[in-house]
Amino acid sequence: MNGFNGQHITCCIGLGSNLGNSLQILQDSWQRLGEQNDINLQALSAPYRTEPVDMESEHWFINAAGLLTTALSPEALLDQLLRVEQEFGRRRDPHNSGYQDRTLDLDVLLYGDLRIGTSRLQIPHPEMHKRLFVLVPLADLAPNRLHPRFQCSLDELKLQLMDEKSPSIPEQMLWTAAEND
Ligand code: PH2
Ligand code: MG
Ligand code: MG
Repeated sequence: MNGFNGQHITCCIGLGSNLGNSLQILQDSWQRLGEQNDINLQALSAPYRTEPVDMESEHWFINAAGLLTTALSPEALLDQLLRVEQEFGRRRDPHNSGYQDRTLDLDVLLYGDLRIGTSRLQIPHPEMHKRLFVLVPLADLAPNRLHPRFQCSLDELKLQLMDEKSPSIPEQMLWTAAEND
């Protein structure tokens, strides 16, 4: 039994890639996730081109956000995200503790209104409120959804962050650009 009390929980997922054909990888990985029986895709945001944050890299990212419903537990959902990351070529260097360039990163941002913190899984994602590359695509999909810790909407969090110290604003792109590569 995978079910989490048999209910379908609405979850927000962060997608990111800064290696390979990132636009294609994000679209294909999202479809792949939806092939899992216990995951129902609801919406995928537009892609955004974003500057690397908290890491040194010459490779800019494509980021997006997705909404899905699932009967999987948070841990089982994480397992699925890690499986898809691997399938799309994600390799983690165990000797490097910092953020590394990657073909695909899939993060659980929100799982219903749940708040958990284990060594393996922190929900809400502990950095999401500090990152425009997360909040800009996510607020497109769910502007009025409340952040379970701060009790303010995702749109408010985004606007607060945009007001701070001249951040680099994510640039919206089109998925169809993937075909022109
Ligand atoms: N992910 C990180 C660290 N830095 N920067 C951007 N622009 N996009 C990301 O997805 C990203 C990042 C760690 O997961
Ligand atoms: Mg991440
Ligand atoms: Mg991750």
